[in-house]
Amino acid sequence: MSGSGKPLRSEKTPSLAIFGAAPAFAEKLHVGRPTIGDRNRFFERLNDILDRHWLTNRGDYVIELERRIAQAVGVRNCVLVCNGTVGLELLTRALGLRGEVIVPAFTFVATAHALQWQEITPVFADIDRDTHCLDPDSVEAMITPRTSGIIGVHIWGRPCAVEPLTELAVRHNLKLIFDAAHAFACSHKDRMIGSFGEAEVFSFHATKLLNTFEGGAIVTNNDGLAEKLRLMQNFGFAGFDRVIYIGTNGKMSEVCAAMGLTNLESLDEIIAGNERNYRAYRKQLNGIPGIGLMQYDGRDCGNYQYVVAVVDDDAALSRDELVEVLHAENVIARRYFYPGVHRMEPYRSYFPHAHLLLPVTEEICRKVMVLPTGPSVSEEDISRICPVIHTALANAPAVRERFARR
Ligand code: T4K
Repeated sequence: MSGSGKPLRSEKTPSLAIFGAAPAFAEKLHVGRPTIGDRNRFFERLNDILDRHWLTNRGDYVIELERRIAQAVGVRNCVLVCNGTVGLELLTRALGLRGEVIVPAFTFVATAHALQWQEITPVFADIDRDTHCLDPDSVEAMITPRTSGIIGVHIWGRPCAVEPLTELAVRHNLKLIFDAAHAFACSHKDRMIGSFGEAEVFSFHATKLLNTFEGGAIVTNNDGLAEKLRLMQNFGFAGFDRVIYIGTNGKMSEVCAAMGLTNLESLDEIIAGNERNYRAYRKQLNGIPGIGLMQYDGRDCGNYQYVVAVVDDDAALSRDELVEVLHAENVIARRYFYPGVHRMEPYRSYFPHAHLLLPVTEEICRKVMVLPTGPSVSEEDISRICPVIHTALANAPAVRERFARR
């Protein structure tokens, strides 16, 4: 295989693992390999935690990380939580959402589960073909007298249509919040994601731009809401022996906060590396008929955490065929968020006809392929991944025939 990104058309048997060649990578290359910041700094913090015997329940590291995140986002309050899903559950409950809440089906299943877990019905609206985020016209069409809120998802770190959604929410008296699991350190028209709507929720899962092993944060300028969330995430305790509200255990531990603080110190470097990788993919996949990389709006600032390729119907191979070729090479490209939340249980059974109202979601679910990036993927790796794609496409009939013979 050539390292120059050029297809190898002349070979009789294309040099691909599906035809028996050695895989391009000896080890699996994943989407979502965690970022590990400065180990020594982490171990120093870990030792400090152990020396002080203070492991959880809003210790110094949690307080410090909350302060740093609120400052970075430019909001008054950050409430750290044990993961993004619990963050969404707490927030929707604290806001009193009930009945129906409008969400995209093109998202990680947690966005809908956080609602259904509380017996709030997620109503799926369609997305925009370019941004993959909620389409405000589709949202408006889904509003009923039972609707209490909208959850926009800044998918891939690309901002939702924030202004039209805000206008809709005001006009229909609905609560608007954002699932910003992918969007830490992203901005929209010079304003950081995290500062829109009633509140926004980040995920700091191991696979995210900023990881705390597991974790998340709810950020808001509403002080009363933040106060309520703090009570709810700690069983409703307002002091020793004093429970004043129903609550759960949604706390982040000190070791997680120490990991977050450590990774935060490397954040600029990580984003710069992600952007380098994104540009390398763009350069090497440029001009392939039917394949396009997700573009960023110049007025927004992304974190380039996901390299998202859209494989159109006129490409020589389908998205699924390409993913299979790549997996054989140990390049574990992902079909996020296939098949769409509306086609997963329990939603598939609850709303068997939902897909009829979600044509763009259906199309994007069929076409998106997410490629490995992050600090454990080098530009040299990308120079070996892209030729696989070129070679497979240049030999599409042989690839198809190979799959058909299985
Ligand atoms: N909203 C949205 C829009 C989200 O995307 C998510 C989470 C949430 C809400 C909920 O937030 P959290 O409650 O998770 O904080 C992954 C993540 O598990 C999930 O957090 C994330 N979205 C989603 C987009 O991706 P999976 O099932 O695809 O893959 P997973 O976790 O097995 O990891 C992917 C790959 O990363 C693995 O194949 C190998 C690699 N990996 C993973 C882990 C955990 C590692 O190399 N090391 C690791 O420690 O969901």
